[in-house]
Amino acid sequence: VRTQVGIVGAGPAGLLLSHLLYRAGIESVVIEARSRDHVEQRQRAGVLEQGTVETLIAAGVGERLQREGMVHEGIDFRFDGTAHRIDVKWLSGGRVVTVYAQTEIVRDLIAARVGDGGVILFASEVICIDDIDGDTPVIRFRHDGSEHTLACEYVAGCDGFRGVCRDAIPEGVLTTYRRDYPFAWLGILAEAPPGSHEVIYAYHDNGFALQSMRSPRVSRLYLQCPLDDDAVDWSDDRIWSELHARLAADGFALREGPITQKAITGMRSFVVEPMQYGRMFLAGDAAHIVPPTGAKGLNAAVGDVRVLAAGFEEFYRRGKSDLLARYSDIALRRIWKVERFAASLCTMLHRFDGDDAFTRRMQLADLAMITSDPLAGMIYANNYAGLPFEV
Ligand code: RFL
Ligand code: PHB
Repeated sequence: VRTQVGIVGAGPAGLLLSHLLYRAGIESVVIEARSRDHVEQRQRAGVLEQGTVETLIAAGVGERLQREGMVHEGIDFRFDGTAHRIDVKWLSGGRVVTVYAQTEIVRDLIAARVGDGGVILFASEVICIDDIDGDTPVIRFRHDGSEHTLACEYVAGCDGFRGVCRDAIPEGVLTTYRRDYPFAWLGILAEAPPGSHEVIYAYHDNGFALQSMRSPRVSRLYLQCPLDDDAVDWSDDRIWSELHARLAADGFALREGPITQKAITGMRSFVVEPMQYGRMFLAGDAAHIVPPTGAKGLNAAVGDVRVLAAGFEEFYRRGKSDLLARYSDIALRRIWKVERFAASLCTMLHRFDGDDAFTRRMQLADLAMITSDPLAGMIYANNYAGLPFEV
């Protein structure tokens, strides 16, 4: 089997890339380790930047997103037991974010690819990629117990943080930048209406808490917890009691309901440079990770894919490889700003073991600046609603 662009991974990055290439008349095959069901069920991101929404609509996959997505014009920071709303729309010059689950985007993109006759090989685990610095890289994968190969002109490594594409790049080429945080998030889904329209970011002495949503009837909530905690140690009662304590504010009533999912996720900041080598391009979590505090991971993946798809289009339509050659430079300029935003929010909002009273006061002063000084608020709102795309 042969194709023009072999794509490893059917997460948002790989699926959107395949869809954009199809619209530009470029062939691709997506190879995904997990089943379609698994990929469509996996609970992850929820907050979409305005530019992500516009990208999906322009690509013809925004119909359900426009119908079901929940538009948010502000967010709510909680500290000192008080709610402080930031008017993101006003401070960012009219831009908003939309709450629409990553699982829904993945479903929409898979339906579009399948509807257009696209090839997504599910339950096919890529083992290695040969010859990425030759003319015809070969992707080796396992399906139903036997080994197969896909020869391609280019490979897009969209296989997430734990994928294999990054490791196919020869040693010594990549420089890694990383910071691991000494805590985790316990994330839950609950069949309960969110207690407030806004997404809530709460700073509390017991640790950070976040209230988001998946629909008017389903809440998505997170609690900072120790890195080595196990989700089974968190009974429903313990979860609700911590959420009540950390999210408390005048006039706010957290709504309880059956908890349908619990999972713990560690947090890190991570970037590799460059994001390309030979005929391999890395996009999304395969190249960079942000702590989830800024809600940026999926949005960052979309930013990469815009540049990469435009690069392939310029190459296959007009025979110019200029944009492809500059892919990593262009993508990284935006990524480092996104990394800065996510790391600074993470540091401002969490409780770190051994924090002294001075550090806690500094965090509170940062929060006071963002929520009361319009200039600080504008910088925050511009980042939250999404930085501009170069391509
Ligand atoms: P994905 O989604 O991880 O997809 C990679 C795909 O590659 C497959 N794969 C392989 N396939 C074949 N062979 C192999 N050897 C393979 N190895 C891996 C995997 O099965 C998978 O299907 O990466 P992608 O496409 O780059 O997308 C990135 C986003 O998923 C991620 O950044 C976000 O979910 C991060 N994130 C958030 N981002 C936001 O923009 N807004 C948010 O509100 C937000 N909240 C979150 C988040 C991530 C979270 N977790 C669980 C890490 C909240 C949480 C709790
Ligand atoms: C979510 O809705 O899952 C979500 C919202 C905001 C974040 C992270 C995750 O910062």
